[in-house]
Amino acid sequence: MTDLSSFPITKKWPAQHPDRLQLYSLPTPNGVKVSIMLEETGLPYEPHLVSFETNDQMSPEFLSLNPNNKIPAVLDPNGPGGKPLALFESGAILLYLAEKTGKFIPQDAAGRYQTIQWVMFQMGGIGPMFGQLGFFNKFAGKDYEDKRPRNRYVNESKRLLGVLDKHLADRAWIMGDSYTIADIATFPWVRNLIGFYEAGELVGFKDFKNVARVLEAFVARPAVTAGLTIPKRG
Ligand SMILES: N[C@@H](CCC(=O)N[C@@H](CS)C(=O)NCC(=O)O)C(=O)O
Repeated sequence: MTDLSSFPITKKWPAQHPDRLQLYSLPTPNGVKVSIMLEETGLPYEPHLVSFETNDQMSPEFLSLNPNNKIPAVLDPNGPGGKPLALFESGAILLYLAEKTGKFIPQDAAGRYQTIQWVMFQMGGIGPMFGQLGFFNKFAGKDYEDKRPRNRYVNESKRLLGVLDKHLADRAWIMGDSYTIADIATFPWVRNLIGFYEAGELVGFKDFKNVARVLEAFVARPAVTAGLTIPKRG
């Protein structure tokens, strides 16, 4: 029987199935990347809700696994060398799971690096820029009188959507015919931008027809539908 009791995070979120990968998350655009990937791979896992309403991400137990106080984070009892592995940062977790299962990442070196390149494009560009746009369009920043910060993120988000749209013009998925972790990283953020952040009109989303087409294919996948609501909100 696997013993995860030396990990303080299991004191707040006890593992009912310590032999399964433990997911600490909330269904946000970064959180669902990992739940979607886990649903896609079929790896057995146990989800735990990290509630922002009760500031769970700031608890000492959560910080013991991710000192950066952000979801998602995982604890895999069966990591490299058969030892437990704790990981945070959604991009690193996606890569780890792709390599662990041999799924959703090309096996050839060039394809692998190009997939990583698009994951980095999401992690360094789409995520932070769309996130700031959400802040200035929907949350506290919307009341700021000075609209220059908002406009900066609108313009940068449009530019990034343009790059993605052009790339997708003759491709079914970011890496062509293969659905990969680059899609799993990217499309939850596109969905969130035009959904929860209500910024579709602001960024002129109707002009990005290729992005819209791939988003539609993405959300039609059963694993995506399932992953979007995991962990269940309390
Ligand atoms: N680069 C990180 C970003 C994670 C992130 O920003 N998570 C947000 C939710 S989408 C969060 O946990 N926010 C809580 C907080 O900032 O206290 C990743 O991709 O994992």
